Amino acid sequence: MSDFIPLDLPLVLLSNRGPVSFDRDASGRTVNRGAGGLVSALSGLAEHLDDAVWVCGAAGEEDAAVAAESAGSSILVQTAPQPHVVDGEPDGPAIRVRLVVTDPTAYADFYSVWSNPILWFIQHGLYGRSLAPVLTRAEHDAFENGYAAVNRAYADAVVDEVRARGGKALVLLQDYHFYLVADWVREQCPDVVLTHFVHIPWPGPDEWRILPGDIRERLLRGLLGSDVVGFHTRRYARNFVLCAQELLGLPVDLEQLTVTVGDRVVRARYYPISVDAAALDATQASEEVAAHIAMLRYIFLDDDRQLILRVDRTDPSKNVVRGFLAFGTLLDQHPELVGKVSFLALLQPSRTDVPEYADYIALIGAVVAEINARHTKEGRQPIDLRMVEDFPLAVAAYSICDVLIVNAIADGMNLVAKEVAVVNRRGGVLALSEMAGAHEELGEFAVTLQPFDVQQMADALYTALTMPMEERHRRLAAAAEQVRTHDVRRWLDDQLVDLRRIAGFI
Ligand code: GDG
Repeated sequence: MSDFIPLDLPLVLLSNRGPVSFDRDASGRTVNRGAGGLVSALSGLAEHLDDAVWVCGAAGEEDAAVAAESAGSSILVQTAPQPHVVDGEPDGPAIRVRLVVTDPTAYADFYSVWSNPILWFIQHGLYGRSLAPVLTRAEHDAFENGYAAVNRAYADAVVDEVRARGGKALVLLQDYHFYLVADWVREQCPDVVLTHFVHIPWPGPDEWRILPGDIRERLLRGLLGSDVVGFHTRRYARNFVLCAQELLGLPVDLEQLTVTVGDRVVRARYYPISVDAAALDATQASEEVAAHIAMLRYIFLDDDRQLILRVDRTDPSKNVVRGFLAFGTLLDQHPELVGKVSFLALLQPSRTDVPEYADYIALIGAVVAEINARHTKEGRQPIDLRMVEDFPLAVAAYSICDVLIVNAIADGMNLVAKEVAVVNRRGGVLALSEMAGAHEELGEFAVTLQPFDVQQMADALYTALTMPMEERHRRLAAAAEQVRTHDVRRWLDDQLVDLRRIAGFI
């Protein structure tokens, strides 16, 4: 990835997890590059610029040691061929990183009380409401001493870096961990041009009314310190503007998706995130993936059998349990498919410290055991459930599945759906929730799932499995074309063009 558009201003990035992390083994300190499309897209940009800094959290002990040694200032990390910290001039691509260390108790309140459980649950509509959430003094205190305190520490680091660059910079903030940062940065550095990108859904005002009035107001006012609040879809952007209108009483334009805050106009925009198609092609071409493909074919695809696949974190928002219930219903109602169709689920255990997530994994196991007991034929179980972190295995499974099921209750975008569109070579059909952001772009090529309706999902899976091959290939080719022409670079470039326009360079 090269040829980034010129920015004309220094760049300051902020995300919770950064582009590199530090560890220690027998040989001493080691440096690891962060994984995933977001980190690689933003790293490509940061490596390319003369003056960029990435502010992020010190995740582990060794990160904290590095931060302490640099006494609160940034360090330069050369990223290739071998990642390492450099003192003088790097002789390869490098990223300037500022690691922020916060008090562990404050961080736990920020991360494990507010960000992951409460904000994630509100924004994915996961609370049943009759009994949860129960917000007590403890949650109020955790907001003040955790979420707000940690946001303040990161905002101070961003301000420091902006001031070191003369007070004028492009600032890109990422995600639900940092809703209070933009406003504080603007207060200290009124000349910044700032986008806050939200990677998860933004629900309408009534979901936000679950939160205490003062807290939801602070979160919204914090975000409104941005010039642009970015989302994956128009629906989320519109919900945000509605929140500003209904919860803060601010003047808005629902057509233009703008909010007026004093003498400033804040724009809500949508930039659908995507995948790095070239990197996926390279992974698919590897020997490791080829070996996995041969094994998966042998296990699942002999004698004209078919394969349904899902790849997800074990997050209740991904709706894994209802996905299996739909598959069980499909086999109940179409017994001719028993022994002919397998379901491979590659699940990555996630946030197991949150009680709801641990319970969810147990429930998944129970539902799978029950369906397998009901439908095992000639010693063959219909569901193969694997709790693994193995990206090459996932890419191999993407390549050869007949159907990919994404039935999330709510999902900001869902990159798995886009990855399958690029990688699949078997006319794989996307069975895609209407509640995933990806449905806005890929819905017309997919079989749509209604994630609460198990019967509808069973019927949709049947439609996908019995779709004529020619139609399957036509839809897959169209989906792949859409993703390849709207990759993660496009996501980034569109934001940078908007920022340069606001800064007056275009
Ligand atoms: C959040 C939002 C939004 C899969 N197996 C392994 C592995 N993966 C990769 C996938 C994919 C990524 O993990 C998962 O991304 P998703 O987008 O599907 O879902 P979230 O993790 O919930 O991401 C989401 C995204 O942020 C970006 O804005 O799209 O809506 O919820 O790329 O290929 N990665 C590794 N090992 C595996 O076994 N390392």
